[in-house]
Amino acid sequence: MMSLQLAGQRIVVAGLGISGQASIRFLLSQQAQLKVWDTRADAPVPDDITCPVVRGALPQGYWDDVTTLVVSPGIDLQHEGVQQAMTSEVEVIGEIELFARINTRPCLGITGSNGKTTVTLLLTHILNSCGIRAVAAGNVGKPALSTLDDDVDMVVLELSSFQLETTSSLALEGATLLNLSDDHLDRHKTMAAYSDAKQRIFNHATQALCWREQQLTYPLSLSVQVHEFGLADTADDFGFCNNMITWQGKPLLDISTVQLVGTHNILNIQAAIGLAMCAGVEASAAAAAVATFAPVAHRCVTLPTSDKIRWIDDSKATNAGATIAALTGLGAGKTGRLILIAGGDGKGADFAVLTPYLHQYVDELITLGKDGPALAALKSGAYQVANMPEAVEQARALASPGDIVLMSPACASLDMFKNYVHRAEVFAQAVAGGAE
Ligand code: UMA
Ligand code: ADP
Repeated sequence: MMSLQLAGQRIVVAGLGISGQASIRFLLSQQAQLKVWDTRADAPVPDDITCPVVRGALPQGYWDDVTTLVVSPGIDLQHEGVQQAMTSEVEVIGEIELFARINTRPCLGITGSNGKTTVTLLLTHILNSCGIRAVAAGNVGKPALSTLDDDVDMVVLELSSFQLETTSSLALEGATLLNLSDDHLDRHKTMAAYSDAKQRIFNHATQALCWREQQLTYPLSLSVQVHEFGLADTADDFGFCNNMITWQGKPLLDISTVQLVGTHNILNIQAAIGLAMCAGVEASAAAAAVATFAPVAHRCVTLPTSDKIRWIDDSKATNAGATIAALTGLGAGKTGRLILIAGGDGKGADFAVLTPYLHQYVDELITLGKDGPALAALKSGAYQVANMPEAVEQARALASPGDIVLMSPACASLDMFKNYVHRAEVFAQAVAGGAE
């Protein structure tokens, strides 16, 4: 661990969630002079957090003498209290930046609108299979600071735009911005601002993995060595030909041997192999490890049922880009009908991008949630329902053996559920015939 002069520093941690608690515990261990603030009046305070905690509105002069604010990713930087800190010349950073200033182990980083968790877990699996002890952290769930005591050779960081926004000195051996589509516009307001936040992943990266079909995934800085991935049949870097992922024109991996399905996962696999190569793994060894990676739950996973209808849980499709990937992957080869259940909180996105896919691949559309009506407006004859069990009932009434029922909401779940996992559980229970 690098030594940072934190003892006696006057620091505020904002947010008492997973990442805030990791920051608090770390800073207390470093004898920082800590205060904690959560904007929610009813936020629970864990017993071991003994420093002063303010919940709700801030008292006058709160930022006087404070040098640094460690703000949680769920708190909008436009929040009045955060803006007050900035005006008071308090340095505003996040938990990932704190980690970056302390950490001495090599790191790899993954961002993008979709595929982050899949690539993060696949890459971690590849590294561990190839003898590099690695841990996955960041947006995937384990705070980066919680890895400081882990006995590992590398840290694989999943990074959200909210985390990158407050990160400036993270050095990465390899970084990828997988893809960029409308998401989190309720916070970032414009695609340009969202893209700028994502670009920060390349600030101190040595090598980058970029998607040939989207210029926005390339680093603006010329000092980063670029490698490309994509579905083209090419001799440059990663390509795709005759069901094989290729590397520099040579066959590397037969995708019929892997458990991940869908075109988007070919890109995810290429990016993960490329990042493993940034860590020094041979391309062939990395490719060989992909076969033993099991798909991640709630991402286009078929539920076990006996009714000959293929019920698919894609609850993690929280933006239109993810739903388009699912529709393209499943729709192209379908033999029966495809019934889509979608809707929830669209986070300010424009759903019009879905229209051609709804027409090409979707036979019946069932919508629910806050932005259900906006989705229903895109396809005539759409069914609007009040909740997930009703959506499943409607789908059951419409489906015949051989059909697909895809729950891929294109929306966040928080208007109706605790989170996307809860949404998936309610879906699975309803499919199994259970009560909510
Ligand atoms: N809070 C406020 N004011 C607000 C919002 C939140 O005070 O306006 C407080 C809440 O009362 C709560 C705390 O902040 O006490 C929660 O903090 P948080 O929302 O930043 O969440 P954490 O529990 O710290 O989890 C965060 C990430 N959460 C978000 O980015 C919203 C987790 O990603 C991440 O796994 C974790 O750090 C560890 O790195 C979750 C996520 O939903 C999975 N990410 C988004 C996504 O994937 O789309 C970006
Ligand atoms: P993230 O962590 O970025 O949300 P996940 O791996 O959890 O990504 O996948 C989220 C959703 O996006 C799932 O519905 C999944 O099927 C879809 N998805 C995964 N990879 C891609 C990709 N490369 N392009 C588009 N959609 C993708």
